[in-house]
Amino acid sequence: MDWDAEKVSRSELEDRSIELFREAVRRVKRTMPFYQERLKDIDADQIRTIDDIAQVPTTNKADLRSQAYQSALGVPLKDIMELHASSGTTGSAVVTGYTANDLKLWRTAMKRVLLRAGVHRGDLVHNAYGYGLFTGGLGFHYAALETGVTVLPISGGQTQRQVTMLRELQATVLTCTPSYAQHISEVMKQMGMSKEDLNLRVGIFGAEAWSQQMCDEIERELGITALDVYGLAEIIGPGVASECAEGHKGLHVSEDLFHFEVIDPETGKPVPDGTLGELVLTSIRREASPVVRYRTGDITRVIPGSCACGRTTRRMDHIQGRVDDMFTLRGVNLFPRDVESALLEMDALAPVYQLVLDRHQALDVLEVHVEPRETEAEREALATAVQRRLNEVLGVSVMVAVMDPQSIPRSEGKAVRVVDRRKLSYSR
Ligand code: DLL
Repeated sequence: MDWDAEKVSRSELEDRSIELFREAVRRVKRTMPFYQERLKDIDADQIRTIDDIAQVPTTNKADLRSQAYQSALGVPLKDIMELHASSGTTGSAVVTGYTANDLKLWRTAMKRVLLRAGVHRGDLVHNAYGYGLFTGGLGFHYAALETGVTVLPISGGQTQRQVTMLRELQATVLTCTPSYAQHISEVMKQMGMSKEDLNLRVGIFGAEAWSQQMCDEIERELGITALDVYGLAEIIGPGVASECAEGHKGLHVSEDLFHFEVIDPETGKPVPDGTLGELVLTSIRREASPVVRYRTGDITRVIPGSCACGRTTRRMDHIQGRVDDMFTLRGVNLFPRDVESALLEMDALAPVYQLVLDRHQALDVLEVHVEPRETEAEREALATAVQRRLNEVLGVSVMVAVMDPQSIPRSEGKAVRVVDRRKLSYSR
């Protein structure tokens, strides 16, 4: 299970993946009351093709929450080495357990993330993902241990100290959320430093949706290659998929470790490659907390064709947003990322924003909060320019508020981009 696993032929990968899927179904039906019931009409022996897999019922977050955490582990607590929880802001956290083999699986998946990014022995990873229940910090920590690379377990927060350490230790790799990378670069400038004072070469950023414009901005400001990494606690944590430095165009999914599909969120049917849909994942090798056909809520597509790097694993596109983050303005479906792309093209704006969604007379309305880059900027003219640009790009009119510099909260982990007041307005 190493780099070579990403070079085997497509047919070998697909056969292996179907076989592992079949075994996973057998296992969960044997060990988990929830799946005994949910998959009672499914005969694992009959699953022979991708189409057969598409007939297997899906699982969602509510299903995971409906089970007592011990029975959702699928193995006795004595076999669990580590517990984590998803960072969901709504509802109770979903707890997920790892056996010793699961930790090995995670380390394998994460080592690939570093290898794809060209990280090697002699590199120093400044790991500013949060350590703790969130899987980001420990996920990258394990990646470094597995690869034999030095890691600084700095975690998130205390941003001035982060910048000082980056300069003093001359780390070559930065790992954190993209919004935190942006904040680090902002604080670096406030401290009178520039990218030349640092020694960064590559950044591996994920855990939240980010636009191409944000990627370009981070690459320019920090002088690095900024790569995307995807994952979720329910499957393993970070490491389900990541970009390679050679191709830098979409994320290779570790298909021999995680089975993936993209379906139409309305009909539940698979969509053709290249078409946007909801990502569905099965943890085909996980012993504890396995999930079968888990609906992630994340919108992406399969990128057709092969990658310049020679890996045979298929690539998924950057996540466009979550099904539940999508909002509709006068019939136009939008994700926060669409607004972000338009805002970051405007040099007069600081690279931070917040979207306040409200509802007036049964219609969704959007107020976009932005900050000027320069303190002395003419706010009214700026608001008009931003509004014009957003109307043009999004095809609907939105309201714009230019806030005081440094007033929009900066992120040290996952940024809160959307403030949704619609539910409040319903109950008025
Ligand atoms: O965010 C795991 C992670 C840590 C991934 C560090 C990458 C780096 P959760 O807290 O369970 O796990 O949140 C999972 O975050 O369903 C997506 O909605 C979102 N997400 C994760 N990676 C990306 C990404 C970690 N690269 C949820 N782009 C997922 C967009 C992402 N969204």
